Amino acid sequence: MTSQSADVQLRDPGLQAALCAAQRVVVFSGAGVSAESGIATFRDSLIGLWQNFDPARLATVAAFEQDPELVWGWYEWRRMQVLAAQPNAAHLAIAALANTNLELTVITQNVDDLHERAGSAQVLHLHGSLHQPRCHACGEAHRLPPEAPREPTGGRRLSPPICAHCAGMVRPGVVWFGEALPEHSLQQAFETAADCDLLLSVGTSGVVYPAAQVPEIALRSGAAVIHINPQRQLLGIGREWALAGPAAEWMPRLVKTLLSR
Ligand code: BV8
Ligand code: ZN
Repeated sequence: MTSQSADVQLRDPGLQAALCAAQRVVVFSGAGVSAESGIATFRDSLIGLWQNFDPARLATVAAFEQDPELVWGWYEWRRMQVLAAQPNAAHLAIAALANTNLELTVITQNVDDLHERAGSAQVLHLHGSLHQPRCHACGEAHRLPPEAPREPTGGRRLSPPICAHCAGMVRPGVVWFGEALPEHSLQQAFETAADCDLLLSVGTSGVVYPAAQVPEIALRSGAAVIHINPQRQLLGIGREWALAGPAAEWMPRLVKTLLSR
C-alpha cells in the first residue's frame, strides 16, 4: 500500500465523518491482526509440519478424541509460535485507543494473547485462548509449565498433560468447531456491536459463525464499519469501507486520525 493511496482512501468524506463522530468504538479482530507478528493465519496455519492437515478438521473434539497426541502437538506448536512472537504495530495502535475518551471494546476471534501483551485490557475472546488449557473430562483449569514443551519427537505428536484433579486428558482452552462459544462473551460482543457507532474489523475472513455476525450486527444497527484486510471484502449492508492492506500499516494511520480529532 503506498502512502499516497492510503491518504486518498482516508480522505473519503464519509469515512472522515465516521471517524470524527465515533464515541463508542469496537475493534473486532481475526488472525490477520497477528499475521505481521509471524503468527500464521488460521487458514494458512498449516505450514511446514502441518501441511497435510485441514485446520477445521484438527480443531474439533472428534480429532482430539481420535488422536490426542496429534492435536495437542499442533496446539503446542502454535502456542510456541505465540510465545516467540511480539505484538505488532496493529496490536499497539489498538491498545493506544484505550488511552482516549473513546468507549472501546476489543473483541477477538484469536486464541493468542498479543492484544493483551500490547496493553489492551479486558479483551473479549470469543474462541478461547491457547494459554488456558483445561481438563477434557472435568473442566479443571490446567497450568502449563512456563518453559517450552520438549520438542515433539516426530516434530508433530505430543502427549497431552494429565489432569491433577481427575487424571483425565488436558485439552487446549479453545472453542472447537461444533462447540458453543462462551455465552457471556458472545452476548456481550453482540450487545456492544449493536450499541457502537464505529466498528473496525481487522484481519478476518468473516467465515466463522456465530462470531462473524458481529460486524453484521453493527452495520444493521447503523454503525460505520471499516474492514482492514489485504483482501477487499464488503458485506454490502449500510455504511462500510474497505481499507485494502496490512493491519500493521493501516491501524496506526486510523488511530492517529482518531487521536488527532
Ligand atoms: C458453533 C479456535 C454451535 C480453535 C476457531 C452458523 C451459525 C453458527 C454456527 C455455524 C454456522 N454456520 C456454520 C457453523 C459451524 C461453524 C462455522 O462457522 N463453520 C465455518 C467454517 C463455516 N461454527 C462453529 O462450529 C462454532 N460453534 O456454531 O456451535 C453450538 C451451539 C450450541 C451448542 C453446541 C454447539 C465454533 C466456531 C469456532 C471455531 N474455532 N478457533 C483454533 O484456533 O484452533 S475458529 C478459527 O477461525 C480461528 O479462531 C479464527 O479466528 C477463525 C476465523 O478465521 P480468521 O480469524 O478470520 O482467520 P482466517 O485465516 O480465516 O482469515 C485471516 C484473514 O486475515 C484473511 O481475510 C486475510 O486476508 C487477512 N489477513 C492476512 N494478513 C493480514 C490480514 N489482514 C490484515 N493484515 C494482515 N497483515
Ligand atoms: Zn479433570
